[in-house]
Amino acid sequence: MIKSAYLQRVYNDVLTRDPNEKEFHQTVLEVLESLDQIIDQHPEYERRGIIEAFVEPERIISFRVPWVDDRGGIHINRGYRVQFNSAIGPYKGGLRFHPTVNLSILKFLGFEQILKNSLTTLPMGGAKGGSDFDPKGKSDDEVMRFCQSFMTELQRHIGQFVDVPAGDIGVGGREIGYLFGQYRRVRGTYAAGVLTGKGLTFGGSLVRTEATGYGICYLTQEMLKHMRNDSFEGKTVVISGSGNVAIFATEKAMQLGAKVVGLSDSNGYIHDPDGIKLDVIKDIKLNRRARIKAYADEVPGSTYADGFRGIWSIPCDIALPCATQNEIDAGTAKLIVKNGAMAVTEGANMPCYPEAVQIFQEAGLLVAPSKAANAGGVATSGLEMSQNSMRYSWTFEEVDHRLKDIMANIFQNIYHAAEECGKPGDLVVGANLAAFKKVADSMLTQGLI
Ligand code: NDP
Ligand code: 2IT
Repeated sequence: MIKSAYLQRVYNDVLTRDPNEKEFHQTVLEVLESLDQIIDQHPEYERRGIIEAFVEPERIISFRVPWVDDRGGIHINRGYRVQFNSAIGPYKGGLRFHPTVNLSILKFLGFEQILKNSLTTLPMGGAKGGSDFDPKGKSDDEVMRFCQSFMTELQRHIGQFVDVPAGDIGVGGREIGYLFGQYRRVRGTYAAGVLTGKGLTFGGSLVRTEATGYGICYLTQEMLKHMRNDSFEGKTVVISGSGNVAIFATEKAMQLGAKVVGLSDSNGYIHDPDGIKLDVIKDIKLNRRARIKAYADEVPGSTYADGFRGIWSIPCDIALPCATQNEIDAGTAKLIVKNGAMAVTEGANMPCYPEAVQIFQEAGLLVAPSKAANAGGVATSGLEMSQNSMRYSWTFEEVDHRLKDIMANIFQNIYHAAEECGKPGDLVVGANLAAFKKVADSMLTQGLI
């Protein structure tokens, strides 16, 4: 429910302009509800059209991506880049390759990215892009040809001072390598800072691969320490997904003393009451690109069940949804509460429906919103850009130390922003307000652009 007439009008316009973009509507509504807390203190936002501008992307690019499969068959996919907001720095945000990709999903992700990047304190605007291409079941050569075709078109719209893409679902080190190679070939220049998540031999940063998952645990650790005087030590953790984010969240949660007992992919989930064997999961997912079902075949005492939502039937103290948006609905949230969880940290972008967040908060669980919790990934991308500019690379310890500091600082910022607006403990509102202020101030100061 929005109280301010101005914010309600902006929201109505969003609904009317793009009636089918339900994921985008969802994130805009959440943010506008948070802004309701402070809008009366800022008449200049309405006077200068700041919120109207904030919900409208600066630029949306859509393009054709033709490619040839291994048998000579021709395919046409659709590529996109949503350059949402560059008030505080060049556009920055990942690329998603998944058959469900559409403008609503990329606008929601780009919108979240503006605020997330602001929280990192590094100078990065917000963007997101990708394609409805499905890398699953494709050969390495097919993925390479697709990436080359995608970059042949995208390259004219990006650059180290313009827009810096990175990975997201379906885009990891392999894809970034092919994309970077094509950028270099087409442009005839070695501009390392045009992409992040690069390989370590060509300008990538140590810790970038681990950063999102590690950062999720660092932020959770701060939240547990400051709000419950507690830690990961001895806790049972369930993590959805088994991609980049889920795997390195598992690694860090284990290092911090927790037992991770469940992981999933889009087909189903595994339960290992003795604790997931990380080396087995890494081998299945990172080396063999196989399905998670293989884990139960290889590890005695573990079980597999079909259906990815079932993972939340496993009781846990800490839930880390790290697969995709809207995986946790109201029914699932009630189950997680009933099973006795104390904290939920959103690892994926917007994995919980708003009703689920409300159920968690009303039941007294700690909730860390994704734009704060998973900001370690893009923050380390920012550190990669810094190293590229310096033509230098920091050690693993140096980058990890900076990542930890950034996550601790994000927690403090969002915690205090929630207190200041009269919603103590509500980190969802805290994150939106702390992040928005910097972007809005920058937009105001730079005039109508
Ligand atoms: P990956 O592609 O490495 O892994 C995605 C995982 O989620 C896989 O296990 C996949 O299963 C599962 N998944 C994807 N789509 C669905 C779906 N529709 N339903 C059920 N399961 C699904 O991606 P990442 O780990 O990089 O990303 C995970 C989440 O984290 C996303 O929300 C992403 O936006 C977010 N994120 C990623 C960052 C990064 O640095 N990579 C940074 C910040 C946020 P399957 O293999 O079966 O498809
Ligand atoms: O959602 C995200 O923050 C990412 N996919 C990472 C973006 C980046 O530019 O590192």
